Amino acid sequence: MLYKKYNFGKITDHMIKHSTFKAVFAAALLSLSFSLSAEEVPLVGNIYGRNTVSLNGEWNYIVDVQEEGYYDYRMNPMPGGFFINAKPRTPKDLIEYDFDKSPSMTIPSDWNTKDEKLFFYEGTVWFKKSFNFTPKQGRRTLLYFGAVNYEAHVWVNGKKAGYHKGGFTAFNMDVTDLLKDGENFVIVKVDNKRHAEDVPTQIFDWWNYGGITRDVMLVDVSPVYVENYSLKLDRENYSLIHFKANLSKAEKGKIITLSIPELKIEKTFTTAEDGSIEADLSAKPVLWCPENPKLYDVRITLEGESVSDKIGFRSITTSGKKILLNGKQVYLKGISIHDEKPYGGGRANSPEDAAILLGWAKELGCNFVRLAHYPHNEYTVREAEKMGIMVWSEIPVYWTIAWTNPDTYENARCQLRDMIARDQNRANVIIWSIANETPHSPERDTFLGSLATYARTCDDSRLISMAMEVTSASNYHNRLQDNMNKYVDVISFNEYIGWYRDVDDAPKMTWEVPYEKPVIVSEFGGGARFGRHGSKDERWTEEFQENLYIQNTAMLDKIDGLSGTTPWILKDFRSPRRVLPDVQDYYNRKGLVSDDGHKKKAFFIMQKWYESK
Ligand code: GCB
Repeated sequence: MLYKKYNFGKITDHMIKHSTFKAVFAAALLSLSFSLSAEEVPLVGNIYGRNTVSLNGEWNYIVDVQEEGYYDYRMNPMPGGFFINAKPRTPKDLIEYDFDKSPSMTIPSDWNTKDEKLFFYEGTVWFKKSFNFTPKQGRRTLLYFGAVNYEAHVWVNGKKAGYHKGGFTAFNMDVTDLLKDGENFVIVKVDNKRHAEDVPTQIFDWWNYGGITRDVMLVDVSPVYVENYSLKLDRENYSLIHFKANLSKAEKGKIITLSIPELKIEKTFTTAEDGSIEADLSAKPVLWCPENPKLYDVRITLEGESVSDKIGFRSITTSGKKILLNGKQVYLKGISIHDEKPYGGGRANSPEDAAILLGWAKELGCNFVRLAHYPHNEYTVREAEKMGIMVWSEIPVYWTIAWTNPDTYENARCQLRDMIARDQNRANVIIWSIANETPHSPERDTFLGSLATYARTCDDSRLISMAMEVTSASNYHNRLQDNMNKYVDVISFNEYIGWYRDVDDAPKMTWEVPYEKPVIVSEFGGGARFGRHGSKDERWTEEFQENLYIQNTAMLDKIDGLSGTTPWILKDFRSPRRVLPDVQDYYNRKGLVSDDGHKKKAFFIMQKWYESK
């Protein structure tokens, strides 16, 4: 979420008395006396197709448990916080921090697995990176972050550049006026404390990895640039492509050229009053599908400056209880995944991580992955697209959200907007999911109903879903009932028969989904420690999990309209809620693959079932 203004708070006598404050006061006033400011701007589409310089690499960091780098001893924000990167000017000066003498961490990463003292840490860490920069006449520079968990305050050369909330969405700000010729520095205050009104809220079953977890870049753009664009195949007419683009400013009469050489498209368009264009193009693209994940080279040019992309064309619709890809019924052979490195935990953040995780999914027989429970890193989505794997992408509206808080809604809406803005051209993304396992109430219905409606206004070319729960079951009959049924295209629900519920009872279960819509079982599964063996009745053994999968898959075959499955989960993942010694050790053990990459017996049950689909 981008906020326009930063409140520096009042400078009080107490601050003046405070020694650290005194030493940096002059420098702070100096930094405030410039009227230069950064402009927070909407997310640029297709960051990897832009002209960028990476700021990844070593960043110095300071762990700030009590946020003394930000608040004074009366808890007022200080004008001269750590962000001014003060240095003593005379030997007498008292400055009680020094970024350059502090340890460094490789960015992108999470601090929990980079510094063992920070394994459980939830709080503030300051990061600083110095870099050389040569301003270019008539150009603008954006500072882009792939993700910072959870809250980020950003300064460039001591001046505020922006603020962002939400740990899994990308954001950028125009920092042109804050940069100078020569050495520059960027400082980010990252805070991953959990709060009841946040999205996600205070409790969630995954590790709250803190830090600058995805790529950081400077982006070189012209004063007016193509901010974002979309190319989408018509849902019904596969010879029609809808093209939209918008400029960073509402400028009329600018010429945008679209070129897709393989489709013999080379066309120019003139922007309307609001700086946008919208056009329909005739073409006969080879359609993207798992068997042939065809992507076309695309170039969009404005006044000599191009953005390059690779885009696939496909249609995803439903008909009754069927999901149709390019008009043909498809069964979504899926698996749920967390955005965690394949080996040992930590946030995933590279094409290599994505290739391993998705490689396991492929081996399992998948054509689909549920990227739970928040937008994953962009490499994963792009890698999946190349591999022919369809994607369900989700925002972290998870469990007990503060449904009546307007700020919470706004936060969720912005995360949804930015998830879509980043991935709207990925042919493999077929489902936007707006929530997971939320408790029923009128307030929740209002919140989620508005989110679903909003998602459709952002993108009408994909399906909307959410992971629901079965709330009524008697005599082994499970009936799904959820007021959200009318808002979604696909009815998805999580069931844990054999783990949280009804061990051994899967064969007796019957299911009723009373809506004329396709059904995805978005979660089922159970835990096992790799290498632990015993009878199928002994929890945590591979045999117990194997049997659970045998029973569940047989049961699933009886669900009317079942169009997909994403068992929970590909790989064991870190969670602070999973404390059982020798078994969990802070890992959720429901993975089909262990945290060190070994396949458990249940993997092969699922693999066999998918072979039969
Ligand atoms: C669920 C949640 C998922 C948990 C899983 C579990 O229903 O959606 O986030 O990790 O159950 O293992 O309990």
